[in-house]
Amino acid sequence: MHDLLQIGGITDAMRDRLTPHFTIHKLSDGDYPGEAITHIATNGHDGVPADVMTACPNLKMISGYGVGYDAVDTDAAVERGILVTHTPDVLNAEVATTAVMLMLTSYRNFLADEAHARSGNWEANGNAPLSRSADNRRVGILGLGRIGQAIADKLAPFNPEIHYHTRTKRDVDYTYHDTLLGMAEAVEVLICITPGGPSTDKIVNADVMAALGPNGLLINVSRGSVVDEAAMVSALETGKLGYAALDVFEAEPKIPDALKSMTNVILLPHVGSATHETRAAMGDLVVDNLLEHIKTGKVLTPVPETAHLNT
Ligand code: NAP
Ligand code: 8YV
Repeated sequence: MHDLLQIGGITDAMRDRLTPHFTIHKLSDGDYPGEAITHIATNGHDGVPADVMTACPNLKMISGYGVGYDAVDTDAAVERGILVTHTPDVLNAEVATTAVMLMLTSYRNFLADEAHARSGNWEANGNAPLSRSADNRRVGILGLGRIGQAIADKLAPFNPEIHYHTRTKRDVDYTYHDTLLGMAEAVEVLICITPGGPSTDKIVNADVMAALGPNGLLINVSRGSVVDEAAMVSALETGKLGYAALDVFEAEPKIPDALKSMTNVILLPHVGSATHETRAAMGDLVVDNLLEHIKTGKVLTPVPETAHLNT
């Protein structure tokens, strides 16, 4: 048996697969045998606090639930020779669906229309106002990685003109922009799907939002840190930015009150991957990585920063 520290929740299915091999200690119980811990199971929100990494000198591997791992200090992990894993690919389609639905719902104004129907306003006051078509839009994807590509693929039936910004140009037929501002000037929808962390911190700033403009739509399914939230609130309030559709926020689960009263925004509680099917696949991969590690010393899906330790 190996000693595993559980940070955050795990599903029953994950626990059933883990218990034959691991004694599970929960961080939330307060007391855990730091010296004995060799493995950690955590998630994209809780990561691994620095004091926990220090308290577990024999830690060998951290298995993360989620593709984003900005909450784990990979430099500290590498220094200690700790492998870190995440759950890429299994959630691409789901998060892409979320981004596409946010775009469609925003253009077609379906939340207001649904309220119009449900409230009896249709009967009392007549038809709902016309909305805007989601077809034939100029869409900029910030981060054309696994999920960004899935978003582009899923948008195809709506005949968008796809633009993208990444640090490295890709061999694709879409229009590349070497600056985010340049892309924002060229598109009417900006979909953020980069990792969080220092290199993307608040890169969607006031200038980028002003470039999107009064008819522009900002969609964020990446991390709250990617967008300057205070600047976004101000841009939406003053009409410099037209619309926002957000799955992620700077200080989750807190959402700025100002956003909650706006009718030109859609707010979701970080549910990009949150279906039974996709979360089960993510949970399976978390466990597969842990079981592979105790069996072979290697893992299936290391984060790039620790891939060199996977030998
Ligand atoms: P990925 O395959 O690694 O793609 C990341 C993309 O972002 C790459 O195209 C990368 O290109 C680009 N990028 C990275 N840093 C950048 C920077 N500073 N400026 C511009 N572009 C940059 O990752 P993925 O699997 O698609 O996942 C992306 C992110 O989505 C995750 O890290 C997570 O934060 C978020 N996510 C959110 C949810 C949700 O529930 N809302 C669910 C899953 C994932 P270059 O390296 O060439 O710049
Ligand atoms: C999850 C995510 O909500 O994969 C990610 O990066 O943001 C989402 O899929 C989260 O990571 C679960 O902890």
